[in-house]
Amino acid sequence: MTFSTDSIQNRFSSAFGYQKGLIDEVNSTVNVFKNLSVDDRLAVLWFAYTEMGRSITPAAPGAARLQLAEGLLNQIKQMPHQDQLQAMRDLAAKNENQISRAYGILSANTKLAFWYELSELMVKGVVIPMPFNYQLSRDGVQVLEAIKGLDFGQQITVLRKVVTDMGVDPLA
Ligand code: 45D
Repeated sequence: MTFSTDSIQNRFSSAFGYQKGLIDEVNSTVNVFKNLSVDDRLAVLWFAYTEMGRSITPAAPGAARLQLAEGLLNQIKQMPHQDQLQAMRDLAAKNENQISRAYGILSANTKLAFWYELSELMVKGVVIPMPFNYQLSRDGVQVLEAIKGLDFGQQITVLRKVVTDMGVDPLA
């Protein structure tokens, strides 16, 4: 058997090409997400949750992690449904208010755990539910399909990027 530097190089570069393809896929998905309307961003998160729900649960947003977001979650739980919706829209739109600032200091994983908990609260009827007839835009459908096509690790990377870009960092 002969090994030429050529074939080794090829193997390296195609492995690299594969890796690079995945990174491109993650970044372009995140970019399309950021250009969605505020409502579509919330809707895509919701549909991602309903698609991923079963795979997220075992990796489960630890109770410990949620303690850091507990004050925020309690505050939202006590609001009327329309105010809950406004609070989530403000987070997605990065509007400045007390809730977005409190959110802004959470770590990336705690932000994920926070959204996960909100979706669980939506299922329980504590937080305003998705309208059953919500029409996602074409870009929204595209982002959702792209997320579905990623493996779990990449899905989490996309979601982390998306939720860290919400709220307001009070120290920035
Ligand atoms: O009326 O800690 C609209 C791991 C229209 C492990 C609406 C992890 C108008 C470490 C705006 C649509 C990394 C695995 C209404 C954690 C209208 C760790 C409402 C990962 C009512 C945490 C829309 C965790 C609404 C992961 C209210 C992967 C939409 C967590 C709300 C993933 C949508 C969490 C919400 C996900 C979506 C949460 C709340 C995907 C939440 C999604």
